[in-house]
Amino acid sequence: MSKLDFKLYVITGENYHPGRTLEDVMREALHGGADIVQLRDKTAKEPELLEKARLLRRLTREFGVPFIVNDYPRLALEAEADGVHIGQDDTGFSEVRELLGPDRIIGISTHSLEQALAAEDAGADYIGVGPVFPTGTKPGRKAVTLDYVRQAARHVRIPWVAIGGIHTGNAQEVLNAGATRLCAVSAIVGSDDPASVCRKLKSMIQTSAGADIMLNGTRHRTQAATLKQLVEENGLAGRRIVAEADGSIIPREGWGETMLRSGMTVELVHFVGGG
Ligand code: 3NM
Repeated sequence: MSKLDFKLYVITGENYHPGRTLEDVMREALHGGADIVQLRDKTAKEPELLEKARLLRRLTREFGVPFIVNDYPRLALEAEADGVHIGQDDTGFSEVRELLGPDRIIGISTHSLEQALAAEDAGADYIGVGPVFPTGTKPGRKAVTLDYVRQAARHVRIPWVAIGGIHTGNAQEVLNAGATRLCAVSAIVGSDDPASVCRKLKSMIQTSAGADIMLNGTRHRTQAATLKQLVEENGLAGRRIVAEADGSIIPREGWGETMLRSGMTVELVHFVGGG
């Protein structure tokens, strides 16, 4: 599994669990199925932050999931994190990339499609799309609403994760708008039972996986993530196929990278016989 195949992204928020340790709460989240973890702490000084980063590095290794540090690229390297997450106002992307090298993950928060496409062009490995709903975790930031989730589902080609005010009661709306990855802080770490919240969110994500596409003129529900998988799913692998997605012919080499999204129109034309 690639490090960016995650579905449920959990970010720390220690203010939400007074009296419980970071390790306990995050271990429960991992038990519940968190498949990527970010350390986000806007108040700790660097030595303390490094200690927390080392703890979470150990814990995430135990579960075999990637570990990301919010900002602090040098500290992320020191703690052997898999990557760094930066905001629109943080240190520039190119500086962070230079520090981290080509292999580590860099995620960027985005609050509009314009920012998403800019992050994609810059070379981000994934982006955050949010805050979908108003949230006390980022007070004062205006919600981007499900409209931006729908836009992201249509236009963003790198992995993206919906974030902001998401909980088990509204996650389905976010998934219906086209999200395939969810991220939460308060709903998970602020819960008495982080593992069960994670399990619930994870199962909602898994149940709604797949896309509703138009295939050769007919509505088609597919579990395939890519055009290549769709060809395989239809028993057409190895056949002489011309594939068109949203009106453009996609060469065979590009099938694996062409992600299917709900609303997409796909034509698979099978040439029968010689020619
Ligand atoms: N980033 P909760 S929203 C850390 O939109 C963060 O970029 C956001 O916390 C963004 O799940 C957010 O408690 C807060 O709402 C997410």
